[in-house]
Amino acid sequence: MKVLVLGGDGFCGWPCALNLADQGHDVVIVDNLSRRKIDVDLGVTSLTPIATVEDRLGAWQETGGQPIGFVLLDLAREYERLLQLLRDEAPEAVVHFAEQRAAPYSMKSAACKRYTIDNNVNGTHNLLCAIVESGLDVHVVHLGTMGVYGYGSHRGATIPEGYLTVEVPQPDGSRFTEQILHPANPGSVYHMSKTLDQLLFFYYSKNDALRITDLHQGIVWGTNTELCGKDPRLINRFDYDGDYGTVLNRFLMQAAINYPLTVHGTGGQTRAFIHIRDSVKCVQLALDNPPAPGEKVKIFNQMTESHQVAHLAQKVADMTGSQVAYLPNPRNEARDNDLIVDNRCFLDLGLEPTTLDDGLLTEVVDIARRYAERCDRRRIPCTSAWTRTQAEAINP
Ligand code: NAD
Ligand code: USQ
Repeated sequence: MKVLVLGGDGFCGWPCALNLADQGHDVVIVDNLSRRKIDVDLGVTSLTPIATVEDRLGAWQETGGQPIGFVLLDLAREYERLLQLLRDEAPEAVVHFAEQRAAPYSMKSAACKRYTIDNNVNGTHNLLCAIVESGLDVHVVHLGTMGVYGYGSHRGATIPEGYLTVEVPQPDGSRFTEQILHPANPGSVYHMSKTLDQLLFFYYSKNDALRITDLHQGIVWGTNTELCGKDPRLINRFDYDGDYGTVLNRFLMQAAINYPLTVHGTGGQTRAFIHIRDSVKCVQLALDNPPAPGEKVKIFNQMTESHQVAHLAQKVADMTGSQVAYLPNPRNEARDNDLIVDNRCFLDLGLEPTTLDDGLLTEVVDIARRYAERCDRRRIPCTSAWTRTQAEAINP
């Protein structure tokens, strides 16, 4: 099938594009390379040396991969080109990774907040609007986030896959039950952009019968999939800096260079995780199981396990002999939270989760050790504060 992979040059999108091409799909990556530009603006680089898009795609073909197309296009700003691309390519599916995805970056400044909303919400809306205007029947698979549900107390309740069944009391004392989108409780401007995406999906599914799957993904850890390991030029990106690095990969990199592991606050925050290999498999499963015409938005919780941040730090410290540093939290977030997640949809479709085993953790530490000289230790601290209160706490 013909698949457009929007944001296919990024951390999750690149291994996904390779996998889909390997599965025999006709893949076109669409990306404006904004992530690479943000690296330049921030003065950081991926810990792993990532090749240019041209070199990546050339290397993929040299290793026997089916050709992958590339279109340089800004989803949020180039509506007419996007529409024409859809008409020209007539894809059966579009996988949408093309958003500004870092919570700390989204909270850095007013400009970053505005960019994140403009880019993410316009991009998603342009895609949905262009599909309607094209008249094509395209299955949209969007990478959303577990963070739409929020990390407050769920009072021990299991987080459902997108929809909550509620009982609504009537004036006459009777009640009716209804399925509603789980209430949104974003913890950053980035996460808020994903909750806005959800409403766009709800509307376009209802009004235009678009077929949409929204994947509420947890924090992705790991670096390469098997296909990324086929050639050094296929290596995936590895973000470690205070804005884009995510918690577990940061801890693994910090352990590799003997930097005390940077736990925010008490480390009581519990989050959902998924390995990059499973993330890639989930997208494939979602593409293979599209919603039927007229079906409401399919929502899957794309995570395999939950962990507390302090527990993760201790696990990495025990494995590597690292120190753990408990730092003032730059984020305005709950000190601790419960997180029980229903992820049966993917398990029922056959996902066999890759769990946090020590072998895999070591594999990531090894990658980090190999490229340790590329790390700029000055870029490790998280300096993006959610409010003035947090700014004063991290810079007393
Ligand atoms: P990334 O920043 O590495 O990749 C995003 C890609 O999209 C980049 O290549 C970027 O250049 C491109 N892009 C951004 N805006 C664009 C635009 N307007 N037009 C065209 N291309 C654009 O991020 P990632 O980690 O690969 O995340 C991909 C998606 O998965 C995001 O939507 C993110 O919210 C979601 N997600 C990521 C994680 C994670 O832990 N990395 C977890 C949950 C969900
Ligand atoms: N944290 C630390 N130390 C660090 C970095 C982070 O203690 O050095 C803490 C944070 O304070 C937070 C938790 O770890 O409590 C997770 O932070 P993160 O940066 O790993 O993850 P987050 O900001 O939530 O964002 C990442 C991705 C985002 C995705 C989200 C999935 O960048 O694209 O949507 O994970 S989820 O967390 O499930 O919402």
